[in-house]
Amino acid sequence: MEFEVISVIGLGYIGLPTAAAFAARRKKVIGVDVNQRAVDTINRGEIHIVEPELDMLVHAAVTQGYLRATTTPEPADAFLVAVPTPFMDGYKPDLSYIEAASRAIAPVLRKGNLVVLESTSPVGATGQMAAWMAALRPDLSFPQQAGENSDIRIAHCPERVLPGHVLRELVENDRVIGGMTPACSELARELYQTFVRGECILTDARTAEMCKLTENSFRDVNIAFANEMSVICDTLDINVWELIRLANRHPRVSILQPGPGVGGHCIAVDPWFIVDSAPEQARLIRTARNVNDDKPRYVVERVERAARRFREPVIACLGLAFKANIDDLRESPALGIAQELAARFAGQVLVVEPNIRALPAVLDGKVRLCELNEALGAADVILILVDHAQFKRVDPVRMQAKVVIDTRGLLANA
Ligand code: SAJ
Repeated sequence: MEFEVISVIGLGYIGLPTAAAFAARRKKVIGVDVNQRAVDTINRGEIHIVEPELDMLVHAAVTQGYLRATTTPEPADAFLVAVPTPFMDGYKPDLSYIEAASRAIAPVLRKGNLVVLESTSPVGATGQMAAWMAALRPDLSFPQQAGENSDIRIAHCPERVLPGHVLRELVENDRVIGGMTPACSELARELYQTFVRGECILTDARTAEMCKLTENSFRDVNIAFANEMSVICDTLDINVWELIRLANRHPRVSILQPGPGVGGHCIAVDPWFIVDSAPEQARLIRTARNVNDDKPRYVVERVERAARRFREPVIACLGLAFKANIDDLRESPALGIAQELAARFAGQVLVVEPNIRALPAVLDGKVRLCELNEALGAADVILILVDHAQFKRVDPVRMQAKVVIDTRGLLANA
């Protein structure tokens, strides 16, 4: 089948780059988002998120007429759903955005359409999406009813791109494609091969759902191991960065890096979907989450202990983003730590974050956003929270007379 018109539902960190990638291959793309401001921004050829090179790609796609954004779905050959899947209280997955997207596209579905769920989802979500659409369109048949003869094809194809490298990884990464039937998988593979140069590997929808959750849980568990080692090493007065470097000389050992905690909207979320599906069995995965979630508290305590020797300590927090060289503060442990320190050391906390121009609301009026040089000069305690490139270039001599708490091993790994 020839896909001429592709609709992407949800124009965020995944949907917008994906829409732009299809448009770059001269496909007509209709982007749909509930956020009118995002839609207007995109239709002006601009972007509302930060991702290297995306602005140029979207600008070209819009001005050449391949990409258009709207708030209401229109008929298309294929629909890609890339909406958020956060969790609710008790770490229960919240599928309300998928449900809303399903209800929004159901009225415009036509026989022969393909619908792909890209959002990271708990096992069973793709089938649930199909059920929501089927309930609204009794005139069409879906894979759960008609198998290989269905009018509508449904698949799950989780995104796997790394923020900051999205455009390259979208094209180069292998894709796992899980259809509700083999024909659904085949059709989805055809769609992705429009721009994916990596391999497209076919499986069923439930395995594809679990695959994505497993990838991020693997990383979370391994980061938890590194974080636990760092706490143990503090107790035993061993340099954890040197230790990990040495251990990683073993040909079958590859320990990740400790940090102030795990942030972002994926790795700190997805493992909970596995825990929710199999609470009795997912013991290690749950513990890893707790270990990583506890790390910010541990960092704050270390700062408090270090600050005791000063009467009115000035504390400089280097970095607020959830990882290096991005501006994304969502679910950032650094942000949480800065907030906690601001509450405990009112008026004494400086923050350096080269990738933002204004403080987020939670810190506004509570800390001062300042230049790196000023903070290094004024601080008694320097707390390194993110290993941004700008921080790596600091001459270590400038920190010599200060108390430095380096949660990222910036100095030790220099
Ligand atoms: N972190 C550490 N130590 C490490 C590596 C990471 O503390 O050794 C921290 C980071 O500082 C950050 C958090 O973990 O706070 C997550 O960062 P990340 O770079 O590991 O991952 P994300 O959240 O930016 O993107 C992940 C990726 N998943 C994997 O690498 C398995 C990406 O490929 C996924 O597409 C993305 O989640 C997603 O959307 O699910």
